[in-house]
Amino acid sequence: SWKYVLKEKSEDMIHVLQFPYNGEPPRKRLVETEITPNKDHFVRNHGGIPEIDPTEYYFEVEGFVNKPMKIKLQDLQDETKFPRMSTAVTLQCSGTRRIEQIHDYPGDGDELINAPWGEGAIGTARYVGVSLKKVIKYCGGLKDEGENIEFFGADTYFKKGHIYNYAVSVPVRKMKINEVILAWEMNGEPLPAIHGAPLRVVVMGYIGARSCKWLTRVNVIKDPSRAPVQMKEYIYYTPQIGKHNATYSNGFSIQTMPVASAIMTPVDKEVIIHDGKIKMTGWAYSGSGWPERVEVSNDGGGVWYEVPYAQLSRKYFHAWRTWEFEIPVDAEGWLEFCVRCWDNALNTQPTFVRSAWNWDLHVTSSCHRIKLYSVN
Ligand code: MTE
Ligand code: MO
Repeated sequence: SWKYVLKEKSEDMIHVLQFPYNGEPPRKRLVETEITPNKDHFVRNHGGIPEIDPTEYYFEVEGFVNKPMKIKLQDLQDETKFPRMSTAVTLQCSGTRRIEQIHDYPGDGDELINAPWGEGAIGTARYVGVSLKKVIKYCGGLKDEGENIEFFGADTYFKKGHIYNYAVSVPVRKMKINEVILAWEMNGEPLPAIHGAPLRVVVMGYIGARSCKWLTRVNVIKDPSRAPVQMKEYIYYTPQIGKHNATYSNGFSIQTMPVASAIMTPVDKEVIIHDGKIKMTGWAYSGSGWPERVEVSNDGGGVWYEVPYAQLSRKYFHAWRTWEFEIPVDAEGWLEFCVRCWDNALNTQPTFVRSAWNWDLHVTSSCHRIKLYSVN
C-alpha cells in the first residue's frame, strides 16, 4: 500500500505512524487554500489500503430496510436512479492536536491507535456522490426497528490478537437530514485509493472515524454497532477517568465535533522580527454549525482581538473557515499567542488543554496556544 502514499500524497507529509499509513500536511501549507488539495489532505488509516476494481465493485444494503440490495458503482452514478449531490465538507480526525494532551499527560491509551497528531489532521474537500437517504429510499425505506446505520470497510486491521473489518455506525437521524453522503469524487478527481476508492462514506460534522472508507456494506441495525471501533474506541471520558477505571459505559461515544481552531502560522517557538504587527493564519471549525467569530491574543488570552469578518474564508454549513490576521504586538521576548472560535450557537472552546483532558486523548478542542519570540 506504500505505492499509494508515494503516488497520492505530497512528499513532505508528516508521517505520524510508520504503519498503518497516517499522515498530515506541513503546518505552513494547510490553510493556504480553503479547499485542501488531495495531495495535502490528511490520511488516517487503521489498517492497509485495499485495492478494489471499480468496474467490479458493489456494496450491499441490508438489515432493517424493506428491500435489501446490492448496488453497483455504475448504478449509483446513474442519474436516472439517484440524484447527485456535491458539497464542501471538512473531515477532522478526533485525534487532531493530540500532541498537546500527550504533552500535559500521555496517560496510558493505546499507542497504536493514538497517533500523535498535530494541528493538521483536518482537511476540506468537495465531494460528489449520493445522499444515503436516497439509497435507503431506493431500498424501500427503513423498517421500524432501524435506528442506526452501520458501515463496513474492505480494510482489515489487527488488534490484540484479533483481525477486524473496519466498522462504525451513525444514528438514522443523520441520514434523514442528508448529512451522510456516499462519495466517489474528491475535488474533481476520482476518489484516491488512500481516501477510500471507489466509494466512501462522508458524514458531515461528525468525527472522521464515522466516514467509512472502501465501503462494502451498509447495515441498518437497532443499537449502535458492536464493532470495536464504535464500542471501544472514540469514547470520551472525564479527566477523572483513566485506564484503570474506564469501562466504555462511563464515557460516551463521540459523534459531533466540538468547536475548535488552530494557529498554523507562525509555528510554535519561532523567532519573529517585526515592526509592530505579526501576521497569523489558521483554521476554525464547528461540527454542529459554522465558525462565526475568531479571536486571537498575544498575552495568553488576557486581551482578545477579533479577526474581521472579511478575513474569514467563505461560510459553508459543514466546513471550516480559514482566517488570517495581523495582530498588533509591542511587547518583546517570549509571548503566548492563542486563538479561540465561537460558532453560530455561541459555543466556544475550553481555556486549557487540561480542562478537557481525557485518557484516550480525543478531541483536543481547547484554545490553541503557541509561544513566539517577539523582536520588535
Ligand atoms: N474507514 C476505513 N475503512 N478504515 C479506516 O481506518 N479511518 C477513519 C475514517 N474512515 C478509517 C476509515 C478515521 S479515524 C478518519 S479520521 C477518516 O477516515 C480519515 O479520512 P481520510 O483518511 O480520508 O482523511
Ligand atoms: Mo480519526
